[in-house]
Amino acid sequence: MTDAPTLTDTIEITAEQRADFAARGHAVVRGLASAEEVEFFRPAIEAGVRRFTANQAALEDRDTYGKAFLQVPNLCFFDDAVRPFSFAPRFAKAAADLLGVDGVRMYHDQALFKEPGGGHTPWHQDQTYWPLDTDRTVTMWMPLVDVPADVGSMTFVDGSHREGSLGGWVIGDESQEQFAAMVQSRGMATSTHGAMRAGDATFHTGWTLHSAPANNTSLLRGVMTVIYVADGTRVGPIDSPYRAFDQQIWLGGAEPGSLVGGERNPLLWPV
Ligand SMILES: O=C(O)CCC(=O)C(=O)O
Repeated sequence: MTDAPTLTDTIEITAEQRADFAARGHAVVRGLASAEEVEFFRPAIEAGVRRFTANQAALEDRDTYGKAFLQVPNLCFFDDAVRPFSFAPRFAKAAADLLGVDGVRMYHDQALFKEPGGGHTPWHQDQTYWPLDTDRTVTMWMPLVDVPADVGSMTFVDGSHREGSLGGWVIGDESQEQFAAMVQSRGMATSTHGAMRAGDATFHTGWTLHSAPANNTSLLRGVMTVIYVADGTRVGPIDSPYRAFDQQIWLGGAEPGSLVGGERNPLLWPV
């Protein structure tokens, strides 16, 4: 493939997928991109990860969060070669359909590369970090390489999105301990989507409790994520340092109560 794939043709999200997503707070969409489409973008995304993590400490010297993955946000704004992937109408429409909204905007993108020997991703809820006045947020998580079941897709707590904040712990040893105890004591049902092919994608809402296993293989688990927010969403309260940080880097400093829609938050669907 020599020309950049446009990713403008869309796919149908079935009524069953929508209902399942609404009930469980997560879903898998197999083959959202083809292996060839993904392979076109993977080198640029991987080069961005290498460039922006060149000074990262050795794996063994990082804390639990640092061991979980190399995390590089906003590649779509740093690299013209990555932008068509993160802005892809096909992905954005799937996100809008699953959320049951007419339109979605970019909240941010993030490459998440779990290195060989990388640690587990502790239990957490993404929206703890996000100053967004809605529960209509969703992350698309797409592997750029085939991922075996033991490295896996994430593990999700079914229906946890309906409970909103379950404690406010941010990613780390405490969130792992507290949420693991909660899942066990409340007998909360968990699901994983198992092995993933490059171009398959999972979607989970901002309040869906989730974690991911360690990478005990020699594979670099390259994943690209795009986080969408329903069009019409307003900036929510800035009630933690994490939300103050997100307000600056992902909302261009927009004030609480204002509509999400600055330069960093383009409308991705409808186009
Ligand atoms: O990739 C992972 O290990 C975890 C990703 C995650 O937590 C997320 O995309 O919200």
